[in-house]
Amino acid sequence: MPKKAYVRAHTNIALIKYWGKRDETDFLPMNSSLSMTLDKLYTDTMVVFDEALPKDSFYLNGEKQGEKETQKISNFLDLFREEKNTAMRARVESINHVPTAAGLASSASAFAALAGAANLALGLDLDPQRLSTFARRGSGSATRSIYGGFVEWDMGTCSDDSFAVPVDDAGWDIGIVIVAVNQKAKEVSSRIGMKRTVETSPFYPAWVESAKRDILDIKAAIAAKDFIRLGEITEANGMKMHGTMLGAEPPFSYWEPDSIVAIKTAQALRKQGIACYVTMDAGPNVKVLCRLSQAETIKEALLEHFTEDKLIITKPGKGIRELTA
Ligand code: 2P0
Repeated sequence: MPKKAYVRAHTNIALIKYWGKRDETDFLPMNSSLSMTLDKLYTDTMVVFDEALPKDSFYLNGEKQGEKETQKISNFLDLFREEKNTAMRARVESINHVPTAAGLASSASAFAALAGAANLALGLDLDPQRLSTFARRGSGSATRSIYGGFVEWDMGTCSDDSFAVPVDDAGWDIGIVIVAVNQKAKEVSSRIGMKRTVETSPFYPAWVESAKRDILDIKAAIAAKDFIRLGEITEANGMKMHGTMLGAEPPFSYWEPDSIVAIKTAQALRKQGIACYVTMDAGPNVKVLCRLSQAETIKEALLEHFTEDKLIITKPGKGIRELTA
């Protein structure tokens, strides 16, 4: 009998960034990170394990993927096959729900959805915490996408205790305006970029020290529902991460001229009394953390520089869940 499951996982934006691995095989991070799961951006994944299948296959947005992409999925599914002690191959079908033209497809939602679907299909019954350790080995940021709201990925001491912990459901007045700056292929992947930074940037040890402080401070701000403090810590932490890259050899940066335009727009809004704070990941897109009730005002200001299709407002999202096919 084929074993099938269908699961949705949302992507997440790190407010305290994961940047650097201490173990590249097990995806163990150098520092703990903290994110907000996003409602608007998610991946739906169907997995069917079947004795009759000769090999794994992977379809993304309806298109059969090539050997390299399929191999990544196979390696990830091996973790679940090992746990279940089965050799059954699988057919994986994923749809990325990302607003068109945004170029925001994410390995976080992809591996969290696949982890959730493989767990259910094989009847492994992994609890969310343990499941997050499996998701982690697909992509670090996927660790956090198991849960909704604000989520901490505790760096842990080993593979078994480097997992995600829900911090708060973010059910307050919080949103993000995503400024999708461009969709060009990255010159430096996040995986290569973080490795180069760890190995060569003299700023890196300072980043690790400072991230330790930031995670404590942001959790205190969340507990106090102090939006301003949350935003200040988020913006500063993201800037520090990008600073480490300028110190790498050879140096690199994900920023584009339009990234600066978005940042300056947010800073100008702040001068007018609208609390909003920026963060950026391994790409030129800018995410503006704001009060959801002020997101439309912020979008209006950004519309002076960006077209409507490049601006996405989202509220906090939920954790992974099963879908009915
Ligand atoms: C994050 N990023 O915390 C950080 C901030 C980018 C900047 O996680 O190598 O795709 O698969 O573990 O998770 C992007 O890196 O890297 C990332 P791998 P991942 O969201």
